[in-house]
Amino acid sequence: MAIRDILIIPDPRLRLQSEPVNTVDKGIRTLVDDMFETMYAAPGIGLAAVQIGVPLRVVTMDLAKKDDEKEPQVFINPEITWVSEDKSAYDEGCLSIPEYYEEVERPAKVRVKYSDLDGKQQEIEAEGLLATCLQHEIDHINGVLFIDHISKLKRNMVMKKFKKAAKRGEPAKFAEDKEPSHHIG
Ligand code: GNR
Ligand code: NI
Repeated sequence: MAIRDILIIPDPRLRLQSEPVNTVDKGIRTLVDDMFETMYAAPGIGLAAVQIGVPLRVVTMDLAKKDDEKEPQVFINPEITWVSEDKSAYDEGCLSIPEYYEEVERPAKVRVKYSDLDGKQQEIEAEGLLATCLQHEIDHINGVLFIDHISKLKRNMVMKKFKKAAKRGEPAKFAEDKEPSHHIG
């Protein structure tokens, strides 16, 4: 097991299309282990493999409340098969865009088919945070980030701050941040 580095914008690897997993072999199980270790350490509630520089369609998630028992979930080759008409807004964050939060409107409910770690096909209907998080992670494996769903003005502001910070080798700062810590984990 190993904690891997999480890619931060503007890293171009975050824009890659991830490739489907053909077989759930030992390599994939090790990847999943490392993703959980990295996600819990961050801490985050979801992680796509591409965020640690592995462009494969693998997602880990744990939506259990802090101090409750862990609820690790793995989604391999997840695909949205249906979205509801009704939308829901959620204040989203992303480990690849640290400390920036913005409201994103998405379908309130989705159906997602995926493979589990045994290579068995599954399908679930999700709402609430699970629906939001699944859509956020499936975006990642398609090279899409949550800032692609906000206004161009806000996106340009975020990109500019992170580009400048990367050039200086410093973390980006957001003066208008309220209380970022309660959004993640
Ligand atoms: O930890 C995370 N929290 C979060 C909060 C609201 C909506 C989506 C997320 S996912 C994020 C971790 C992450 O970046 N996953 O890709
Ligand atoms: Ni993210």
